[in-house]
Amino acid sequence: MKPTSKLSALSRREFMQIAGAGTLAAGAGSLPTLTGSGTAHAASSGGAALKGAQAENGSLIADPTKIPAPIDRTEAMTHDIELVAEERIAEVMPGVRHRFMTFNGQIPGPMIRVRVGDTVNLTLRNSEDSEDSHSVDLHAVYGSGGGAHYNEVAPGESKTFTFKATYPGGLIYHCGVDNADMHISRGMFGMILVEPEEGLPPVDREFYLGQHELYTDSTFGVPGDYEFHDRSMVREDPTYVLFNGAVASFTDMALGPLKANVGETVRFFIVVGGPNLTSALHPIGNIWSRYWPQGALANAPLRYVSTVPISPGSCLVGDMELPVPQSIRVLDHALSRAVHKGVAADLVVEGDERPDLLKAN
Ligand SMILES: [Cu+2]
Repeated sequence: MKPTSKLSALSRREFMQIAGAGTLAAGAGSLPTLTGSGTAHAASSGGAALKGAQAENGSLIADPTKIPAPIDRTEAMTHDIELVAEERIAEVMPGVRHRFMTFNGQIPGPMIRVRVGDTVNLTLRNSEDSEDSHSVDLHAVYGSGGGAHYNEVAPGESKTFTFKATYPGGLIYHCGVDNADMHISRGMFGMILVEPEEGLPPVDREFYLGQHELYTDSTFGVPGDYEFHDRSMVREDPTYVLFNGAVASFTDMALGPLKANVGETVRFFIVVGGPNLTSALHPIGNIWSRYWPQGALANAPLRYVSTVPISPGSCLVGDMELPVPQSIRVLDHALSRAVHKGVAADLVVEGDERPDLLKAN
């Protein structure tokens, strides 16, 4: 199929053709090609399209490759970081709109990357046109509310607080107001990576994703503008389960797949905002060759684990080796969430075949 450069470029009819599911609009359809399709993806320009997606179409889908570089310094430093609470209307899938809540107009919020011993001056500013107050609770902070008690801001307000990162980890940050479950569902979460003093083992590429579930007053795929639905949230019965705020966000149905090459090792930073569902994260056709449960980087990683739990409010730091060309679909192996509710991302690995490892007979 023709590569698609941005989510909003797809008309609903085109989406339906790609999905091959005429019943999708009735909420009874499903997302196709659970295992992905290497040949179909091979010509996609998704990687390039991702870079300009936010600026071009106002999408909230964070670019998984737009993250701070690994830290190679040996001295502590001070960071001045600003997060801006922005409430914005965007598409969950073509024709389906919702008023999301974000940090910096993206889902997940920007990845913050510091080192043990660093000091962070964090400013939270709430946009003038926000309807709600917001705050930020960082699991990297010792103190009341993970900092949220120091930074709750009404629309138009701004507050700064300072904390020192004293322990390593891939850790969530999220809005910490009283109804934070609703704010997180609508997009207010991200990851702070506190690297250990010695750093992390080097890899060839890094990707950053955020899983969350969205509760609306409609059923999957029905076009329209939808309000948040508290009762569905309390029942833990989401309409959508998403990477980065959109259905099938990094597949040919939306922004196209992520890219890597045979022989590389790639690292995924995946934050699960939830607010309620524990992800069973699996890369189809590959394995987490090295991963740190709960993003707990002070501990030795586990090796060769296929499906890993990521509780809401926690993160995965996991590496994959890429010995063969393939299309890897990264998804929640609670499969109905992927097949019927939208959580899917593809990683296309290009390079020479390895018949010593895999061949058709
Ligand atoms: Cu909030």
